[in-house]
Amino acid sequence: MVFYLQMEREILNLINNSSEVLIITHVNPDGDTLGCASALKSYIGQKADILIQIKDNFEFPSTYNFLPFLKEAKNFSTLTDCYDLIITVDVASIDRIINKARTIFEKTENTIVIDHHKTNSGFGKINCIKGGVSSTAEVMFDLFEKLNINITQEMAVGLYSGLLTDTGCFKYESVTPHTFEIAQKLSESGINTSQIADLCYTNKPKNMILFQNYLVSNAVFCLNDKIAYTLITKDIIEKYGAKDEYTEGICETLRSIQGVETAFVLKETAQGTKVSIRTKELDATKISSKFQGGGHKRAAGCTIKTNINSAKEKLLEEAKNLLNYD
Ligand SMILES: [Mn+2]
Repeated sequence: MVFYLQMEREILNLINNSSEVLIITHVNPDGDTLGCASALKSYIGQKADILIQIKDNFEFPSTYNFLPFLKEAKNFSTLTDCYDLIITVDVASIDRIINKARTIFEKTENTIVIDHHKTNSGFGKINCIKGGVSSTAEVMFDLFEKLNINITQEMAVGLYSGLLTDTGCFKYESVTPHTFEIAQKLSESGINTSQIADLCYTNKPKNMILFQNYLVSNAVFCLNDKIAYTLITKDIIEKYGAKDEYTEGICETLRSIQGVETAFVLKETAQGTKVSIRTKELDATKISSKFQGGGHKRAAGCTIKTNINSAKEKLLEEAKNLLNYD
């Protein structure tokens, strides 16, 4: 029993013995990373800060405004250097910690990585990683439960939001009876699950929907509709004033079309072309890993360091090979 709980106990000891804790979300934060950061901050209390990694400007997806403590989160310009413990939530690799945060992370002795990405190599001093589990929220719930930590209603709001959004409303393959069991327990804490679902899904900016409709209308289909993709150019981003969060869900929409096996969304960025991959049967990481990316079986991503058109060609070539021989 003692050995079984060793990792969990070490995490608790580190949290208890630290005086300043920094919780780091991944770049382009989603409901899982933000929900987990919110829940963890709620548990740790005053001595914990959240860093939401947003490049250039400080704005996180307004959808998640309702999550406790996010309004007082740090950004790169308000981040100080006084932490003796860093905890990353839902961060798949050290490359996903950027700018000043990376420097701080690398010189901090005590680091904890809490995650559910199979591709996570375990870059922390302590790694609480359950690859393939539905969400980091699920990993975190189990961690709290093993440590007999009472999950308050405030913590449950964040955890439920992570669970709901990372499972696509309990639709994905990663959902198990245990996932539902967690949802049940969170619901029993007294949170308003239907209100959380509304806040996550029926509260989108107008331009986000218009932008997404444009991209779906302009999708290209090939290989007998097995592949669908759409291109997000800088012009389109500018036209709709699109924030990073506006691309959320487009790839899933393309994948939801009958006959489509693999969907791509390609986006022009300063670093090259950012690619999202969603599949029905194919292991999406087989494609993303060709371009040093990562992710899950049905949802993966990578950045191809070329312009959008040549990135598209490279990607289609890989996808066609995999689809033909699989
Ligand atoms: Mn996640």
